[in-house]
Amino acid sequence: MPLALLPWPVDVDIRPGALRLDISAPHHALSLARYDVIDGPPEGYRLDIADEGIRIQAASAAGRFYAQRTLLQLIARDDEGFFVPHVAITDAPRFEYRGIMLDVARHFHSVDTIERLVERAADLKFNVLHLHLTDDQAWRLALECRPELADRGSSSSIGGDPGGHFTRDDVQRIVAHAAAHHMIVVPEIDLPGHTHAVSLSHPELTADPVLAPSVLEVVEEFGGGLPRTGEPYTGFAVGFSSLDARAPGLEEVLREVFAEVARLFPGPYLHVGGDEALGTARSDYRAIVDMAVRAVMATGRTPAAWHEAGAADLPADAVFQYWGFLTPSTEHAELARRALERGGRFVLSPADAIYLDMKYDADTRAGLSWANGPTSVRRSYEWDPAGVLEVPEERILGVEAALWTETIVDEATLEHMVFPRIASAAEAAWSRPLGSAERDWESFRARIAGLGLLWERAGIRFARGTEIPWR
Ligand code: TNX
Repeated sequence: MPLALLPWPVDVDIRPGALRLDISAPHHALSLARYDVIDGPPEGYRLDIADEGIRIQAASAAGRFYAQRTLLQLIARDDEGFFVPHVAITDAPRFEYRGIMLDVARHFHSVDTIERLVERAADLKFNVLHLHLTDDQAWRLALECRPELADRGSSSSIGGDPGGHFTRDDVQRIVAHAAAHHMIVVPEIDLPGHTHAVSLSHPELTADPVLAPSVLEVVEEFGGGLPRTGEPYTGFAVGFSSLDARAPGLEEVLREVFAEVARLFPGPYLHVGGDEALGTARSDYRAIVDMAVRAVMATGRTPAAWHEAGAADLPADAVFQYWGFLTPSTEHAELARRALERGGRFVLSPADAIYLDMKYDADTRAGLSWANGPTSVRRSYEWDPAGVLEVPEERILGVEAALWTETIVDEATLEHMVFPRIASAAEAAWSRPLGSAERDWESFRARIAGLGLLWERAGIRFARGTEIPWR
């Protein structure tokens, strides 16, 4: 049985024996360790446990933090108290961007919920929280430059559920809590589609979309038709709204909005969305995404976008988030190829593997299943970031699991959909390629079962499916 370490470290040398710990709670072990600063990769560390004690060596505070996460996973308990096995671990992440996305637009989720998600994701060595702040259903960010966007655009959620938005203070709390857990926050303002909520306060900025009959069918099926002008949208169809490329004030609004978003969120990336703009003419799509990208560049930050933005004019250091399937369709492969040609770097969020809103199986009570049917834990695990697109590994910035919240109405449902599959993304982002060391399904199943004990103690309501031999 492998140690219940997750994500699995680069090198684990298990030695005979164990160190008994004279502590009354697991986290007290952190104060027993001896800490040293060494040269090495920015987030890497060494953890040595022997009879002499616990020694942690790292080049940075983040490396130290990750060594501590590993140490906490090693703590076991018997009748005599807590102990840890003798080990020598050398570790560093495969990818620098290890993200989890939460959609707070379709259903609003509180700062408390987000703080807990941050803590639990950081335990698995994630370092990015991506907040999908705006969509057709709502604009969830209060801005001083345009207070009406949130005032008029955040009163509800899908199905008429309660709405809400984040104030300046809320954002500061989230950003600070993330930073304390070595996570950056990537805010997303989604455009030019997914913008019905903008029309509630700024009808002059949005256009009547030109919709293909196939899109209209989906709108009927998933939301009882198009929203009425001036009313919030409470269905969950996508692709029916658009900003208006010719609206005289659009560029200025985007400039002010991204300038303020940049002041609120100190991280290096600002996400401009760009997905599923099915009601926007191609040339308008490029014009609007280009405006947003100029607005982001004016702040000195790096633009990020969904991979469809490969069709627009993004700078060479832009980040493209790929949400197609593990086996890309011709169209998605082509868009990704264009993004690659522009010099972009990729964050992989293959929808049929790590979209956490997909059902586990037909019986899962929440969730969707458009991404190749339900996503078992096994499917979420058995893929490799380098095997999805034809992209050299150095152009892969990282991996991000995404939780869209059309059907995620509360924190219990959120936990059910996120755990355990978030661990699959954690290992894809941090550990060696699929097939090396313990990076295989049988090892993962066993380790996840061990971790389940920690999750249970932490009160996480994870999905106890039959694929994992839960203890
Ligand atoms: C696709 S893939 C979306 C979202 C939905 C999600 C539901 C992508 C970038 N956008 O708008 O919420 O599917 O699974």
